[in-house]
Amino acid sequence: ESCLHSHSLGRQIHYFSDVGSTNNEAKKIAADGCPEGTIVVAEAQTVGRGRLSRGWFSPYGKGIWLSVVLRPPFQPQQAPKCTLMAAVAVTKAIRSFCDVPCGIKWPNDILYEGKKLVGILTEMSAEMDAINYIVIGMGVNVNTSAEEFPPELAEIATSILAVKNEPVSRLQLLCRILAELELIYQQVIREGFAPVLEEWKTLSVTLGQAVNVIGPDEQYSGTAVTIDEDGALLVETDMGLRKVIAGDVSIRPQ
Ligand code: BT5
Repeated sequence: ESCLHSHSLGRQIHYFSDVGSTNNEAKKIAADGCPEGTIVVAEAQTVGRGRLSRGWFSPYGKGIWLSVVLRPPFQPQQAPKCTLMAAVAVTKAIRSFCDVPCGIKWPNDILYEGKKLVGILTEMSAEMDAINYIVIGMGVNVNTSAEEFPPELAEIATSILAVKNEPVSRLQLLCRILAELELIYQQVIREGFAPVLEEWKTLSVTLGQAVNVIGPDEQYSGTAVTIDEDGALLVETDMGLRKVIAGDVSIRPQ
C-alpha cells in the first residue's frame, strides 16, 4: 500500500499464490466488469503464456507475474501499440529503480545484453469497433538466479538479480511499474500515441540493427529503420521498405 503511487492502476488487486496464468484470470474478471486499473498478480504461474501458445517460465516468488486491465477509449486497431506503451513503462521503471540499462526489442521483449529480462503479452476483447478491455501481461524476471532458469532458457533469459548480483524488492518495483504505466497511459489518452512512440525509439535496441524477419510464410533480412505511427517496424530490404506488423513474426539479429 504505502509504496503504491498510482491512482487507478493497482487500486484493485487480485493476488494469487499459484495461478494458471494471470492473463487468463484478468480476462475473466474483465469480462465480469471489473474496474479499469484492476491488476492480477501471482507468486507463481503454472501455465504462464507467451505469444503463439509458447510458455512463460514463472517460478514461485521470483518474478513479477502481472496483468493489468485497461478499458481505453480508443479504437481496437490501436491496441497493438499498448504493448509498446507497456514496454516503455517497464523499461523506464527498471532503468530508474534498478539502474539496469535494459532496452526494448520490437515489439514485446525487454533485453539486457541480448538476453530477455521481460516479456509482454497484450490481449484484447472488442466488439463493434469498441474495446471492451485490454489485458497487458508482463513477466519480469526479478530474483530468479541464473542457475534457476531451465537449460533451454539459460542462454536467452536473464534477471535483475543475475545482472546486479543483488535481489530487488518485487513489491517496490511493481509499484514503480504501475506508476510509470499510469503516467504513460494518461499521456496516451490526452495526446495520442505519438509521444510514446518517440520515447519507444529512444529506448529501442532494435532500430539500426540488421535483422532477420521470420514470418509464417516468408523470411527476409534487412535493416530495422524505424517504427511508424501504427507501431509497425519498418525494415529496409533489397526489395525496398517492408512494414512488419506485430503478430506471428519474429525478429532475430542477422
Ligand atoms: C512473451 O512471449 O515474451 C510474453 C510473456 C508474457 C508473460 C506474462 S507473465 C504475466 C502474464 N500472464 C501470462 O500467462 N503471460 C503474461 P514470447 O515473445 O512468445 O516469448 C516466449 C518465449 O520466451 C518462450 O518460448 C521462451 O523461449 C522464452 N521464455 C519463457 N519464459 C521466459 C522467462 N521467464 N524469461 C525469459 N524468457 C522466457
